[in-house]
Amino acid sequence: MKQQEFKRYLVTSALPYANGPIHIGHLAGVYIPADIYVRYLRLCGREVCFVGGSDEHGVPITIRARQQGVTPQDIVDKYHFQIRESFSRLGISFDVYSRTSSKIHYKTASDFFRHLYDNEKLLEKETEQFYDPETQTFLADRYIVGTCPHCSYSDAYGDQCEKCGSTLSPDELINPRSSISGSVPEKRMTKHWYLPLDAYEPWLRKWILEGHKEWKSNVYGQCKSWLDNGLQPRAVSRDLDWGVPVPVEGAQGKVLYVWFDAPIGYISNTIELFPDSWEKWWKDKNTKMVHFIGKDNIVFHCIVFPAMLKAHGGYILPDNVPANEFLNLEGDKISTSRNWAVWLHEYLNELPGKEDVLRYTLCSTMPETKDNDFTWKDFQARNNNELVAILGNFVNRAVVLTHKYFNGLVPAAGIPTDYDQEVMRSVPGIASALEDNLEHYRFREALKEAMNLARLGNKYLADTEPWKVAKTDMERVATILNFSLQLCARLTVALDPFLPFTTIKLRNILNMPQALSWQDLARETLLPGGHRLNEPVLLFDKIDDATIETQMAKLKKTEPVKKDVAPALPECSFADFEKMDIRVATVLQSERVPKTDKLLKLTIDTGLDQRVIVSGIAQYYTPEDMVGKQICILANLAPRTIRGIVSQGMILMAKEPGGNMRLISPLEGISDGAVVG
Ligand code: B3M
Ligand code: ZN
Repeated sequence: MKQQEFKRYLVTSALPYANGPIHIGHLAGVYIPADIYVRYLRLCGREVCFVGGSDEHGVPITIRARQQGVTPQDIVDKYHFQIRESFSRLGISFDVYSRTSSKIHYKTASDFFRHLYDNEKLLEKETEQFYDPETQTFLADRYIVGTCPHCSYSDAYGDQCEKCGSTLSPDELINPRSSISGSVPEKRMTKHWYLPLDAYEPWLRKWILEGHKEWKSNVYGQCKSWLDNGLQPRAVSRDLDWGVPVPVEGAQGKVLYVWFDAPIGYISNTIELFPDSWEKWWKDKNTKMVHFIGKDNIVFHCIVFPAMLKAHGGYILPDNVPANEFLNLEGDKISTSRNWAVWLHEYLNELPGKEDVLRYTLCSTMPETKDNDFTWKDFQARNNNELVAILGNFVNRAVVLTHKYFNGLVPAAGIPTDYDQEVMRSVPGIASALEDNLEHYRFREALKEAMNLARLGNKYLADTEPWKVAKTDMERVATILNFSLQLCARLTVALDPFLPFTTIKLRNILNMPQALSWQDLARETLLPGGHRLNEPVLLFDKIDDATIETQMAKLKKTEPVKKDVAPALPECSFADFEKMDIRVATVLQSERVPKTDKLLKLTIDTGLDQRVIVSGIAQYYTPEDMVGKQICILANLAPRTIRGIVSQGMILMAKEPGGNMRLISPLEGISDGAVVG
């Protein structure tokens, strides 16, 4: 279908996990292109709904909560609002930004599952899955880690290897271990529901491989390789206590898989925005749906979600999924755990007023066809050499000269010269290239074309030199400035999708309270003779070396945290620490607790008393290793009965990355009962 034939546009952008702030990689990959696209559509006067929101389920959230010693709800509350605010400060113009913990979403996702279940579109299977006996949990997705069978990376997740990007299933991992306790998992039976993707394979092949040859080659290629490898049924539920409960009897402790509920979040958020008219957005063939995502989400948006929608019936499918590759930072992969990133909320605070500079740089370096690199030097150069030297300079000269020679009134144009006509003739070509690129999701090229209008104007002024001509021929100066100002007015349209803050500034300078529409780009005269301009202000300032050095130094300071080291805990007070009675003690006797592999029963002298402590260290120390050793204990821990033995206190151990436990023992003999602190 040609774009004109669609009545409305439903544009979605990946719902970021609310487990950390947004960085430039997210922006360049998803939110900047999506925002440019919707701003363009709105300027064209088309009906648009731009859906965003937080993805608040899944193991990434529960892991982050566990690391920080808070609840998953604490995590999503903190980041949902932080993310929403920073998007809005950057001008990402969502029509709705909600969250998958909303009531509407629970109902929508639950009903969707139930519909599939009732119509026998799901398989119910009992299978063996990894289980951590220590924490008594099934190990879904990222709770299981191990060595990647493709690239030998030792910390690959049960669902994906972050090193080589391959999608994995837990059974493929070599030497799997629990990421919660580090222990070796066992297998236990558990029941889950599966979407039989294999049944949709012929249909998907036809729909994508034959019907959507126009999709970007990175997207089409990934789909083809998935389809050529053969699709398998995919579990759509998990044994977890965080998520949308599986709405089926006998499914206690089971929730919908995050990748099942999250894309339904696009539907829920549309319902939240348009409770009465949401269906026309999702069920009318005249709606064009476009998903903006990063490359790691391709399979879910091109294969799994469409299969879900097809299985359900009644829904439209995406018309396009213009996924981007990844953005690197200063030559290195962006990494949240190593803190190698430029965080949006920090940028907005540290470089206020430079929202459009970031938008401009990220659009210019957008990883549209391959991974690309963001560097602070390039950021500075784009600001100083392009935004300041070309766009800012052109607008400023045109407006300042109009004030100087014509009291700020747009002069009427005289007869154009051949050169004027030649320059004017190139405008429609630039405008249509700009439009064609935007329609086809080529945003870098589109921005180049928009800037070509400014470049054209800048060169026109340099070539015609009105400041010299003013000594002899004011009529000629009037023509030059009139034409230059018409170009400035065109820029308020052409640049609007990319640089919305600058466009508002520019409209103020040109005294254009009403925004123009995209169609106005084709008009020759946008500002009538005699129209009064406002005083000029600079659109952009130069960025000096010191600013750039500060940002680079900040990156260096965030030295990569050593791999696998447990993250820092929240601050505690001295009073908290003082409550702990930590002492030196000596082990008098040591024996295995019968019928366990892990436990030793130790009788110790604490200086205060002799007591028994049961400790899970038999994997690391034999009973003989322990006798006579001095150790440190937490003496005032409430007693616990373990295997029928009352354990009075805890032995302090150091847990190495990888999970190995080592004793903490004084370097020299110390009296038993000595207080540690
Ligand atoms: N939260 C994954 C991600 O942030 C996921 C996207 C969901 S889109 C429905 O990469
Ligand atoms: Zn790998």
